[in-house]
Amino acid sequence: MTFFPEVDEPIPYQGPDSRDPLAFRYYDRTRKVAGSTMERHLKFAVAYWHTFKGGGQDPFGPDPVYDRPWNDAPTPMEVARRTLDAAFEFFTKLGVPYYCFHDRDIAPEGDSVAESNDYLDEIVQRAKLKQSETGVKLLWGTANLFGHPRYTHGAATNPDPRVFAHAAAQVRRAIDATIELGGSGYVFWGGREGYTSLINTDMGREREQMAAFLRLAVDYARRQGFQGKFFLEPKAREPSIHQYDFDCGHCLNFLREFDLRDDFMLNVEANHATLATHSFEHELATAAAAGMLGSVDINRGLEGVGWDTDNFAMSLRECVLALLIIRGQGGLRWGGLNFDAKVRRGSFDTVDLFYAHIASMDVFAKALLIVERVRQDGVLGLAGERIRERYAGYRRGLGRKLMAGETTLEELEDWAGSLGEPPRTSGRQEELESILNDYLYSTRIE
Ligand code: XLS
Ligand code: NI
Ligand code: NI
Repeated sequence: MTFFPEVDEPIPYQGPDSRDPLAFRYYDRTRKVAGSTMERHLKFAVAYWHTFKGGGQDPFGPDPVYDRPWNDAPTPMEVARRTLDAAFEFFTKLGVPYYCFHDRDIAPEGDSVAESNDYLDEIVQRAKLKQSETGVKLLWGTANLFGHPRYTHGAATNPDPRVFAHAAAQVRRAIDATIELGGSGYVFWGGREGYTSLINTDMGREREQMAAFLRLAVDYARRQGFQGKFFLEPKAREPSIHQYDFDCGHCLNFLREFDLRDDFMLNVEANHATLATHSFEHELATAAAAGMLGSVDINRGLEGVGWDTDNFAMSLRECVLALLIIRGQGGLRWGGLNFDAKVRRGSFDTVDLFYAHIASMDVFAKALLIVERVRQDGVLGLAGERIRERYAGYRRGLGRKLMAGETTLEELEDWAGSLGEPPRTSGRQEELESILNDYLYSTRIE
């Protein structure tokens, strides 16, 4: 049985002049860029939840509108089995190396903890078989600790420890599934780990509960031999009004405060940066500067909209700025680029899933080629000469001494006095914007 009859073979690479929406113009899986393949640089992962479980619902239209033939089955488990078949058909036809899931995306919740575990086990074994047949791998796994009504007041941060225990049960099995399927990461996105009002909330205690939860998960996973990384995924709001994982800065502080930095890195999502009124590159740079950029959710938000719209990334400029940072830190060893994006409500055909992923993969592939050119030319970006020159004073003389902690305020005062007023130097922002535009719009990339 085929779920995607509109695509009968893997999407081909046809080069920049192709106008076929079911072909790649830039993404050429095996093409070498700086000694590694495009596939290895970009490490694309399809998000199971949006792509196979999403129905296009919104608060004013709670019924699904997408045509998804794999949902036509008599029982929730039969739906799960068909969805898995559809998913692997999609992965292989699209030609992506990875996927990501929540426990409840791949298998339904049962009437008891034991039944839920049985459902998950069966689907994990099926997925394992499919992975070995196709070569598609799990990038990271996670548990859905926000959808079920019991999590209304939070999972780990719930005032009731019985809910904490249910969340722990889920995480245990989701970690097992991740290990069984060879994932190199495990994500915590705290959808309901936050609060609505301080009138009924002990914020200090809730943060400690969350730290205790993460510590338990790490201890369990390491006892099972998990050697991957945990990722905290910051998000400012939605569904909680105030989320404890507001942005990268908050998360880094949390990990430091509770001594979790050795086991965790961050999973930075473009749309979540927007919700924190940051730019995507700001969040990436914050994580990277701390050596904590582990994985990326590459969707796109809309400025001025207060919720996650999870559009597919289509902006070349955003992708170039993102990849400059990712390439600058030598890539994503533990993570990859997970779409975490959904087609619009009006794009309800199954073929729209191909159009969306292909277009987004192509813009990242083109961005990768541009970034390679930029890096070779050595002008822009952190490793570029313009930024290097700007801070050159800190690599010699008193500048170097002060960074090494070998000076005092008194010595610096003497220095300032003897130097007189330093000459002002333009930041040349507009000139650099223009250079960036040349790379984006004028440089021929093939
Ligand atoms: C929701 C989050 C979610 C995480 C995984 O906004 O982005 O999809 O990536 O739980
Ligand atoms: Ni996400
Ligand atoms: Ni999101």
